[in-house]
Amino acid sequence: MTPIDGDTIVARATARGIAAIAMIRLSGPDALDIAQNCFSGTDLSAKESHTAHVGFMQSVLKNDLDQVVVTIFRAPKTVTGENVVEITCHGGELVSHRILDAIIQAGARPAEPGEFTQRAFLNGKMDLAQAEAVSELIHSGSRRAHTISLAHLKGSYSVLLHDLREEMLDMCGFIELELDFAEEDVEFADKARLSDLLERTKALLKRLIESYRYGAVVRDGIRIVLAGRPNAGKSTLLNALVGFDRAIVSEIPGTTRDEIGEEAEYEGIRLRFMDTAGLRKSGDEIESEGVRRAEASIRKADVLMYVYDATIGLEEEEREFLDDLKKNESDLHIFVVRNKCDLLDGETAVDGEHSLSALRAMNDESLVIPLLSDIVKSVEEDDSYGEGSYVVTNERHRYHLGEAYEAIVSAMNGLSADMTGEVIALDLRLAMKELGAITGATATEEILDRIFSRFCIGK
Ligand SMILES: Nc1nc2c(ncn2[C@@H]2O[C@H](COP(=O)(O)OP(=O)(O)OP(=O)(O)O)[C@@H](O)[C@H]2O)c(=O)[nH]1
Ligand SMILES: [Mg+2]
Repeated sequence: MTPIDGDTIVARATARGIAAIAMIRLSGPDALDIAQNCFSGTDLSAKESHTAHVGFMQSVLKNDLDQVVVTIFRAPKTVTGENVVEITCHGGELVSHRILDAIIQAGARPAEPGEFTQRAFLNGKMDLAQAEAVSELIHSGSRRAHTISLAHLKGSYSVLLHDLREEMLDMCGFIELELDFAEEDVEFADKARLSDLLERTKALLKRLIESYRYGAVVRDGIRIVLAGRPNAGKSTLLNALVGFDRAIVSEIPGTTRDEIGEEAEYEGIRLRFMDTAGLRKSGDEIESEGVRRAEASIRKADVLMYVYDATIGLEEEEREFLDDLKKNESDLHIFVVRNKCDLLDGETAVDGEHSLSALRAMNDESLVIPLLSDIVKSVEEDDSYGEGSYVVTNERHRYHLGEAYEAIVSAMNGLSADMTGEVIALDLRLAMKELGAITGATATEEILDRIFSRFCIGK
């Protein structure tokens, strides 16, 4: 594991740009001394941990730069486990830049991306899954993504994996102990107990792996493509769904050509709509390109909203198109929207389709709620992924869970084939290694560097 350099790092923790205040953070053994060198206020070395002090920050030439609040945190009870100093100055580019400069001249090194979090991890302040949750939390783009990353940050998922590893470790010790006594003809370790552990572990891993599908939806949102014949009302529906006039609507078929993306949030999930060119064969080169793009988008989508004009009906060719998609794109959820129902004589409905009027929905968003809630339900699949349950949102975690699952299955096969304890213990150790890679217990230096380098500077 990377040994902590003895150096002290510094970075601006707040975003660039004009704001009321900015915060610059130092971490490392010399954080207090370095801050003191640039600080004209009180003698920080005489002050207790977790105290704040007002004074002026100064350049190397002892010119005042800004009036600031310096908060000191002494190791080890700090966010990184090292001495930490937070300098809160006035916002704006220049002030924070010049203070940062002064601190660097006084001996601190500019932090690498994610280096504060990396130090917190190396000093045992959080495990790897929690460190990754910090990044997830910062980037969360919807209410549910926020809830889940917060749960990961609190560490419940880490505790779950940690407890599982501990139990497997116990079991390994037990089996391997039996191995040592093999010659003395001691019975093979409690088979029932081992079998129970393997069954439970397998079920848990399966559940976690399956949650990733939903996790990815929570993280990235649902990609919803609106497609259909020209003039079906796709752009009108898009505008109704996002609540403003995003796309141009006209009675001329072939209005939309370039794809138009817009986002909305429903029940805490990010919905990423894509309005497309109406599907038809066209002699117009630009329109044909639009149609080609629409078809490509459908293949990348989670959900297809296929819109048709109820006064015209769904044509045979369209039915075939949808049947083909159902056959070939098994992951795609298809919703057929029967639009312009306001033009029909009397309300009618068609089973398995959503009958509505996009035109009316422009002024009454409640009309699209049943459609939205069906879409969200279709990707959730399992309502049990509520608050407090474990949802895997990280691709790296999903990979290691998959490898651990394979190892457990192999151990189960070994057990039923009466393999020696040695062979089964090998599989168990492999599964443990994979689970450890998630929390960081067995992650290599290279992996750690790769993960932390994706963080932003100052985090
Ligand atoms: N009466 C009625 N008219 C609608 C409805 N939805 C759309 N329209 C009208 O139908 C016409 C076409 O609507 P658009 O939303 O531009 O259709 P589109 O599917 O995006 O068409 P293209 O971009 O050409 O593929 C416009 O004149 C809309 O006002 C509806 O629910 N009821
Ligand atoms: Mg359109």
